Amino acid sequence: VSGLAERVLEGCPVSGGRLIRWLEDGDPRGIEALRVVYPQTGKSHLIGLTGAPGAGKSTLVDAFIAELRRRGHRVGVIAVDPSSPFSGGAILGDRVRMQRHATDDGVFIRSMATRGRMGGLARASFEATLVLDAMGYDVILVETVGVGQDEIEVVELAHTTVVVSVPGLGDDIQAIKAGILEVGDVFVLNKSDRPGADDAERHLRMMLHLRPAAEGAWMPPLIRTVASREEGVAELASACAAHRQHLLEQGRLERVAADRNEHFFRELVRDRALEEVLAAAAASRRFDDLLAAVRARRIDPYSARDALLAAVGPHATDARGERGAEG
Ligand SMILES: Nc1nc2c(ncn2[C@@H]2O[C@H](COP(=O)(O)OP(=O)(O)OP(=O)(O)O)[C@@H](O)[C@H]2O)c(=O)[nH]1
Ligand SMILES: [Mg+2]
Repeated sequence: VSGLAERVLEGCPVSGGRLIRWLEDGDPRGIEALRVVYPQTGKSHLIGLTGAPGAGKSTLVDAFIAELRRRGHRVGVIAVDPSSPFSGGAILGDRVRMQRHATDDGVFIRSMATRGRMGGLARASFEATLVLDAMGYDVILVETVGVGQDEIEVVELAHTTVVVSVPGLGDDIQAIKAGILEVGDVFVLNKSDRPGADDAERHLRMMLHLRPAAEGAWMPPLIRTVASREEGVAELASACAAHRQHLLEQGRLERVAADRNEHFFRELVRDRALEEVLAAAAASRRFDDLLAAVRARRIDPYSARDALLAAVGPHATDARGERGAEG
């Protein structure tokens, strides 16, 4: 494990890939190695890109990588696919679209999907960002499809969040619904070669003006791109760099990073507490009794929960759980 950790710190892609795999699989060696490399992390600029399925995120990331390489940065990419196991399609799309960087040793691309693991994708992605950070990538791009809770959680792991919209499809409405407008630091209108781009831009600008803005706050720019022709991508790279610079100057980068650490810590505690309570519950006869009672409506589920936690939860006083509300 310590040999692997060392090679990860040297930037070895094979070792980095193996470590991420261990973490995904819940292999205890993963956490062990992560502990070793952890002190060396915290240096990368983490940029999350999110947006509706098919908005052109992978195409944009591909062009973004090229731009960042021109600027001399080493780039790590994590493409997150919350919709799996149903679609291998998005991941395949990522591979194809970012293919040209596969032989560049300044670029590391990893696709991830949930495997129904507790803590799920957000946690696996967070761990993967730590690995890429330890490997010494200056910028880490995290692509997530804009659906559901996973996406919002993935937003928590970035310093800079890029929200990708496209003309038509009422995507801007979706964005508002998901509350994504509030968390975006940089807005991209991709596919701006498509009809309706001007309308979409006007609409987005209006929505952005409605955001409450504190004194000296960052004003999120809106950038038009045509990812498939690499247009607007230099502006996107500059906007992300400017956002990081803004955070630095305001002394806020540390706070964003600290928030990220706090968020992850809370997740870990919650996951572990849940696992332990559920394991204790599963091992207890009380659980089966209560379950039978709940199914038969002999007890309401709230009282059953309280009785179960009194018996097996962190505040259980005695293993027999006589405090039960049943009956
Ligand atoms: N016209 C036009 N097409 C684009 C543009 N950017 C991407 N596309 C096309 O849009 C399609 C989807 O692109 P992807 O990059 O796979 O989109 P995505 O958001 O990563 O998709 P998912 O990861 O599946 O959600 C592809 O056929 C791209 O070639 C653009 O700026 N203009
Ligand atoms: Mg994609």
